[in-house]
Amino acid sequence: MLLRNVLLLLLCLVAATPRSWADDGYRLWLKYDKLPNAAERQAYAQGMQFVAGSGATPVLRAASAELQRGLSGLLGQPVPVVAAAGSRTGGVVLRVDAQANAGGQPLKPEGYRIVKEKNNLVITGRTDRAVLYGAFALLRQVQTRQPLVGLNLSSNPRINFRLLNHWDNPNGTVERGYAGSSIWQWYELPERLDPRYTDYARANASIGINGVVVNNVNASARYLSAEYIGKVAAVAGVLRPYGQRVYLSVMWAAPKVIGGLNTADPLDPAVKQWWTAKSDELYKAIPDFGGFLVKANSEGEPGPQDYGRNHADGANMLAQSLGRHEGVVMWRAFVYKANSNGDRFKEAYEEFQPLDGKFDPKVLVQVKNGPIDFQAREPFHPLFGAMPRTPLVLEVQLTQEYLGFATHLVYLAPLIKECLEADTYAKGSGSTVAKIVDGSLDKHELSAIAGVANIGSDRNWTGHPVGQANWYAFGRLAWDHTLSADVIAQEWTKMTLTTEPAAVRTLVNLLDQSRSIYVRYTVPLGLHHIMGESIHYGPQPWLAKAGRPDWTAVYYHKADSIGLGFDRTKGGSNALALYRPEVQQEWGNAQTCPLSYLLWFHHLPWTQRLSTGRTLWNELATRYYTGADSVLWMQSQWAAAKPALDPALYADVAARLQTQRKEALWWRDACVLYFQTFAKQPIPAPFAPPTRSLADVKQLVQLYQLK
Ligand code: GCW
Repeated sequence: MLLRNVLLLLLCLVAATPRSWADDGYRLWLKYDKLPNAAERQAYAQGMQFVAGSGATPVLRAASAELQRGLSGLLGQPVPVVAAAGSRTGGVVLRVDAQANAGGQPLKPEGYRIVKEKNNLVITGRTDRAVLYGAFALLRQVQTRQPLVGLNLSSNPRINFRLLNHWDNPNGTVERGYAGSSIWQWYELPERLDPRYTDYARANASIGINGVVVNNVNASARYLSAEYIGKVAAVAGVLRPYGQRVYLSVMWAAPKVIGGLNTADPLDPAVKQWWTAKSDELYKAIPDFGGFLVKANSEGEPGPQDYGRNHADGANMLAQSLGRHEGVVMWRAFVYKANSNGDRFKEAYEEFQPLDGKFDPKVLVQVKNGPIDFQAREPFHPLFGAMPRTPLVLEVQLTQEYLGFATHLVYLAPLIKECLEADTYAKGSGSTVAKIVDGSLDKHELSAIAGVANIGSDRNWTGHPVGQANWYAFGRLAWDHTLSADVIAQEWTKMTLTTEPAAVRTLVNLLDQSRSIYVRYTVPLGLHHIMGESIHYGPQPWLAKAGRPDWTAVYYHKADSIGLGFDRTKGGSNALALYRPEVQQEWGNAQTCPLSYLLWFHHLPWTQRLSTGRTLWNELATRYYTGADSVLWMQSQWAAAKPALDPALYADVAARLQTQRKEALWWRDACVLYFQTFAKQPIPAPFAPPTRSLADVKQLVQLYQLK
């Protein structure tokens, strides 16, 4: 009897406790939690009582399963599947239609349309992949609580190949990865397929990513062995129903390393034959294999130059090895010659621009965001606009190598947009990087964009919970680069964090500001490459000796008793000459150069008066101080949204923001104290000088460099 009572009591207690659990972030933006408002749920449910036509292809089945999962979660009721929608009841219909169009215009193969037809909500497109994207678009509509009444939504991707580049190594480490190890369990493949692969594929599909380079550009030859091709094929099998192809980074010397040849010379017939046979083998195992990504003659990687050939010789041979297969070659332009005494800014341009027009039609040249290397702010790469006969891929870095790893909250959409919207003036005003990348400016059929993935084995995928927003934003911008960073932040916030309107406003504003705040306390006014040596963490502006001069900080900031900044005008390295006259004119004049790029192009006296009314020194110090203090503002904004946030998630980000504040102060103190040794001027009012010495802060941040 007693036992029964105790059990009953326990049961009552359990029932009375509201169902709550910590949100571990695994579900990303595909949470599908029940919408909070019953009337709203009812309204949505009326429009979509059934998901009909579960589909004949694996892709359509995936779309249908996702809709059922998503809608039943969001609406808090099962969504039964029926063979056909009744004329009275209606339903969601998935329809592949070779004639599908929107507003009289045929849709692109991956473009979708969602439209109300009688009682049905029809998701249509010319391919099953289009319908898959439409399904996710419909879910997004509900997740972000947009009305479905009168819905007539259509969208085409602007860029064909929307790729994540994993820098994942065969041993499970991730180069520049801050979210645990690789998600790929190569030792378990192909026998065991980690369920995580499917969730990864769902997440990618939901934002339109259609290709995945699974391995690091510093590539191991392993992936081209029969053994590993089998593993890669198993991954391809998981990604395929979600519209994604796999690609491989290749090691140029593979014919030697695993092929038994004594050369990797692209003009050697045996080498060509080896690659042709390898391509055939790959396509046999993976019929929709996407192609190759190549880092050659860069940072010690082998390449065609080892045999006196150039990048086009290498890329073209590889492209031709693909023969009748559909794949492409993406050849990276991230090169800088060893021991250069010039300006690293110019090197990729000098090697690649003369090759314009010499590449095989299956080759795309992949150009990083920024002539140096993914800095928190770089001017657009001068190759954009200078290679009209070559399709150029834009490579952006989602993993925060130079943006505070997984401890700094930095929403990257504003950075990516800044690059995409930059005007190259290649064909007059309006010749933006975006139009070059999407192929519209130079009428290229092939177009691609790549994001260096920021995900890993951490339960929440990205380490910093807000890193998820960067994965999300990359996919959305790859699909449609005209979307604003703000709109994307709203979508992500509502789908991932909360739909409470005031909290959404606060959080979106926080995201929108975060990148310019990061720039302010790390590399204001166009400073660049002054971070810690090799691991690239924290400030190290005093770094004067490294493996190469262009790996130091002093090479880039050139602080001296006169002033600060890299003179890239005619009087200096003249890297500005790589840009069109309109750009040169604006950036080449310190009066008209935007302050954000000032020290990228000018070496200015400490006493120089800037458009803000302050001298260079005072402006620099002001930015470091206000930037670091803006992190306090970020903390307050995060705190303001607390009631609308999951408690575990709240605590996670709140703690990371504390680290961010601490490290913003490192940056501030390290940089103002170090540059002060040259400027020899006081910290301007109203700011108080740092309480620690340069030696103190040096010692502290140098700790992080120790092995
Ligand atoms: O910036 C450098 C990184 C390397 C990276 C390289 C590249 C994959 O520090 O880790 O290697 O860029 O993009 O090839």
